[in-house]
Amino acid sequence: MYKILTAEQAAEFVNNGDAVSFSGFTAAGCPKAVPTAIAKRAEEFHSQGKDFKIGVYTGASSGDSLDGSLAKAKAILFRTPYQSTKESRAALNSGEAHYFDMHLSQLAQELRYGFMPKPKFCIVEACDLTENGEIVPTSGVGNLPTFCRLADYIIVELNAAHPKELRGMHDIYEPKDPPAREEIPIYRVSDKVGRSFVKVEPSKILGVVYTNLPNEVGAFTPLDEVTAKIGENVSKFLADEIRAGRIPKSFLPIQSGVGNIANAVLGALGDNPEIPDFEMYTEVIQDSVIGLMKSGRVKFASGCSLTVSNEKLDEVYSDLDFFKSKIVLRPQELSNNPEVVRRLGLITINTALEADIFGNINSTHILGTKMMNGIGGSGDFTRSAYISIFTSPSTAKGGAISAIVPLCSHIDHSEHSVKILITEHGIADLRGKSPIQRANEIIEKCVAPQYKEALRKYLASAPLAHTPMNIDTCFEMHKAFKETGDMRNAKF
Ligand code: 0RQ
Repeated sequence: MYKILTAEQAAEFVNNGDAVSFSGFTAAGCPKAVPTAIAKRAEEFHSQGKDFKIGVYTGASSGDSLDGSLAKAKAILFRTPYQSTKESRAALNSGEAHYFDMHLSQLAQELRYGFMPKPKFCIVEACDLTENGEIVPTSGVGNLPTFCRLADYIIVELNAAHPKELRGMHDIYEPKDPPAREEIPIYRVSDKVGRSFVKVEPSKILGVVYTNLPNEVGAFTPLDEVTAKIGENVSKFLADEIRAGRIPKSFLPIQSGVGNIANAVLGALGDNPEIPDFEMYTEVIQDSVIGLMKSGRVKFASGCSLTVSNEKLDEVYSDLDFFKSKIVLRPQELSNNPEVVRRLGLITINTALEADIFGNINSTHILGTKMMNGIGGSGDFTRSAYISIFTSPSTAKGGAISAIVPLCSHIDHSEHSVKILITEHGIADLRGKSPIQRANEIIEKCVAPQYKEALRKYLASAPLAHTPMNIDTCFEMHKAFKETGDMRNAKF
């Protein structure tokens, strides 16, 4: 009964200046054919000298067909809440697109509150669609329920690469808005509180585009010595905490961020016999979790997406009954919800680009100005964690950059929220320590040997105060990198 459309026909509904929302979270669950066709439409308009840019709402990052193709076509007017493709990064750092980098759990409610323009369209990737308007998402949910409810029109990409039998893996729930907000009744990681589909008014569906397209999740790079050592240090820290009685023997749910380090950390937790079998309450379920589920090390995972390579996704789909009993995919308003994070007592593990000696964290801005990806869910989790951990290699760019500096060039997570910092060199425990104690702990435990002396000298040069800071030299390492290409040339 729904109209069958080609991707090009679907794209023709979208016009210059429209706000368009897309399903999915990371490249998982994102539509592919329609955004690519919208990008083509933009290029045609541009070749005729006409304007064509759209506002883009997603769950988190997306794939090459979405952010990649729209950015390449110079078709992005504004973008929120997160991105990570080379093309979109270039667009927003050149001022061509406006980017609003925000906590991922908050986008749905802020759209409902009317803080940003309501999406006119929602483009959805689904594995099933019924005549009464039940949409079953694929491997990522993102903000789908809110996008569908707020959008005037919905276009569904029905992707045969995902089996209809995924129905039952999702938990779709939208909280009420204040002053009517109630508790979210998730008391255990595996509790389900909503429906297994998004219900929409069928008359809003403009049509269905049939596709058979694989996910665009990138492969992970193999472990190197540094990431393996960071993983080992995290698992050693957690094993020591259990032994000391600061983490219950039954353990607590784990949240783990994106990227290669996060993937390595999970592998290391799985390998450590002192870490009990564990559950995850996280946003992205990555490759390593699938193997750990099969071996019984991960008992259950709640997330917003299965951000796994296609090889791993095939493993999941070929044993769906097993994985449906172990995985639930929820909207990010739930997977990242601070109320639930605090209640369940999450151990959160995220990656820093840069940390300072006092424990502030920069997750987003290269040398203070260039946006890398965005804050993502790291703030949703860090601020409400039982124990918040940040990991980072101690150096970048072959040692020319120290990830630990006198003062972060941009701050996403403040010293008040960050409890533990871990590099390949060691573990800095910041709990219950004053700024000076934290600085000594971080310098001695986490900083690379070639930068230790410089940071000791900096700290000694700063006038004594609660938080000693030398305003003349606190960015000396950044300046040295800018001027000479190497922070080791900084003089204190
Ligand atoms: O650059 O690729 O040119 O070599 O930054 O660094 O070490 O590969 O780090 O891929 O693990 O990502 C923080 C970006 C880390 C990610 C960040 C350079 C370095 C390299 C990347 P090259 P790595 P990863 C939930 C959690 C925020 C969102 C978040 C992230 C590149 O983890 O986006 O936590 N986090 N979400 O050389 C200059 C420094 C640098 C530096 C590294 N100090 N200065 N350049 N680099 N340190 C998930 C979601 O929200 C979806």
